Amino acid sequence: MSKHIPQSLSPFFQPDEIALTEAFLDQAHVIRPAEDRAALDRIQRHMAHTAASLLDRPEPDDPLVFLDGIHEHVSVEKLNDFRLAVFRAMNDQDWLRPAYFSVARQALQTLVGNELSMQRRVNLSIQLPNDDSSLLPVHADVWSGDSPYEVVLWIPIVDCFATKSMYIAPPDLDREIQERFTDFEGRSAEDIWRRIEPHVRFLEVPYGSYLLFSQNVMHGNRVNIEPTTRWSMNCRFKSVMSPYADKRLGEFFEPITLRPATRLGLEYKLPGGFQE
Ligand SMILES: O=C(O)CCC(=O)C(=O)O
Ligand SMILES: [Fe+2]
Repeated sequence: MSKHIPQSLSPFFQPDEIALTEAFLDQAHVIRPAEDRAALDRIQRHMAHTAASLLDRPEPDDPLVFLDGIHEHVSVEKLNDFRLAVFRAMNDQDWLRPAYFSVARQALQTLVGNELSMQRRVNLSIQLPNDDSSLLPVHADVWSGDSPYEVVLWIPIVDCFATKSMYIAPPDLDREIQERFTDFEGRSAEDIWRRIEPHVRFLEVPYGSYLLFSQNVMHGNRVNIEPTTRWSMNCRFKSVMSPYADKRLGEFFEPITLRPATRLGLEYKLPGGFQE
């Protein structure tokens, strides 16, 4: 391949793969409709069911409306214990991770690979209106032990938009700031936020869609000043054979789609007599 042809235009990719690749490289994220809506609805229903039973409430007719209004039933003081209880109940379901993966299977295979490692636990984030107790200041996960080969699959369980959602920096600005990072030495995340604030985009991710983003690019959230509660899940994926950082294979990550040739390769031992 000529070095002048960008990798995304390689003739080995299909037109739809090229379109997705270019969108992802351009913005460091893509937002697309769920590939398996039934799997997403199952996750949402289970979450609403768990939340209702923890709160001694009747089974909700409309999971989205119930979850959107959870701040009417949960105080800021009780929020973290409540969140952890829902998180555990979700992660106890052996169907959860396959269902989660199926929401963006094709896109993950196009953008990351077809031999994937998946985070062993799917995270849950709940942000009540006007609650400043569970915010994630501007960061890139790669700064704190994540591999630069990871992507995050972020799935909203209610409609997420504006401050009820998360933001990501434009890749050009992100590159400029990360290259001159020593300029920010001794300064706080809030200083970086002020620098990027005029340029960041809060991502509009309605229920029924997913967000895939590169955690190498700065992102975070702010106080949710919308009138409804944010519920979202996030989980990291990477190519099995790409380099790992602090988050190890077998501890944090688990292979989910190892192919037979790789299995055979990993198990193979040369017979004796071949060593030099
Ligand atoms: O959900 C958010 O607001 C931020 C999530 C995040 O930082 C991540 O998944 O890496
Ligand atoms: Fe992050």
